[in-house]
Amino acid sequence: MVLATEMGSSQPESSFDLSTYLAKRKEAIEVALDSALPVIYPEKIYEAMRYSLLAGGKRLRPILCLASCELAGGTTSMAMPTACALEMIHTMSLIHDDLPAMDNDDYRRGKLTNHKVYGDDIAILAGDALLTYAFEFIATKTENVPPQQVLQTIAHLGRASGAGGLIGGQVVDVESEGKTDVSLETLNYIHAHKTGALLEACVVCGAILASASEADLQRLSRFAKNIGLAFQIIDDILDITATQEELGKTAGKDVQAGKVTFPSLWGIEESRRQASQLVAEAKAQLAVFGSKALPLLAIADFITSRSN
Ligand code: GRG
Repeated sequence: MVLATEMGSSQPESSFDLSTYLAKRKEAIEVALDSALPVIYPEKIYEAMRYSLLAGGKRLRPILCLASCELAGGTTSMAMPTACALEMIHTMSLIHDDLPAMDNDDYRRGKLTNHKVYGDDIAILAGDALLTYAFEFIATKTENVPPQQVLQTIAHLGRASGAGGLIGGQVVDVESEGKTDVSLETLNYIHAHKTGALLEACVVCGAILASASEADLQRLSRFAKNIGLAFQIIDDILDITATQEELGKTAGKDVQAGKVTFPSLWGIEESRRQASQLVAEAKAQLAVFGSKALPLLAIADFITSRSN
């Protein structure tokens, strides 16, 4: 897939080979994740952690982190430990989300869910272990980054994963299930926290590691919040339009669970329009970075065109 990306009036339209970029980044991330988590005693927990961490997935979060670090003048090696940690936290949230007490799903990333293979007890512990290891991994493996930046990264990620982020969004989601009168404001809260906070942290943490200015962090944060919401709108649409094979998880879960979603409020066409509008607004935030923003701009377009 070669995307033509408009960079603003002062620069020519450039083409960027996103498919090759994503494939190369994914390959490097798979290698880094594999070596991040060796199996030691007690083997069962490490095997359960690796089962879900190495089960595939688009690796969008670590790719965003590496791209943002490079945009801000850093290198991929400076951001790789944080990129891996972001995937560990994302994977933890999937394992816990699939548990019988939450969404109760049997398939994820085209494979049986963690609890279906290892049991609820080990699946809960595998999620906990991935969450704590993520922070240990950033603190002990990050190199060539000033300690203040590492600390700021850990603090930002802690906030994004906690009650003010991922967990808060999930709590309101759980409380809203089965209700027919969920407002747009509540739906926005759920997704800005449950999905958006971690995506925002990917982009912002990458730039923090490269010692980006406060103004650039704000621009990147606004970019990421918009693509985070667009990502979730597309996720809601795909739950209706895509097959289990395409998604690698059960399709049609939202309707089945009686969830209020963006398409249930707006319909599919208007949801797509809203997602495109959010992506356009996100891309406008990056005009100031010129051609350095090409990867992030292309990823933003990919979010609305994806099929899984
Ligand atoms: C214990 C800290 C803690 C959190 C748990 C369960 C939970 C709280 C939150 C749920 C978060 C969640 C599952 C959000 C959905 C995010 C989402 C759209 C996931 C799908 O992401 P993709 O499409 O998946 O990037 P792949 O498989 O490609 O990585």
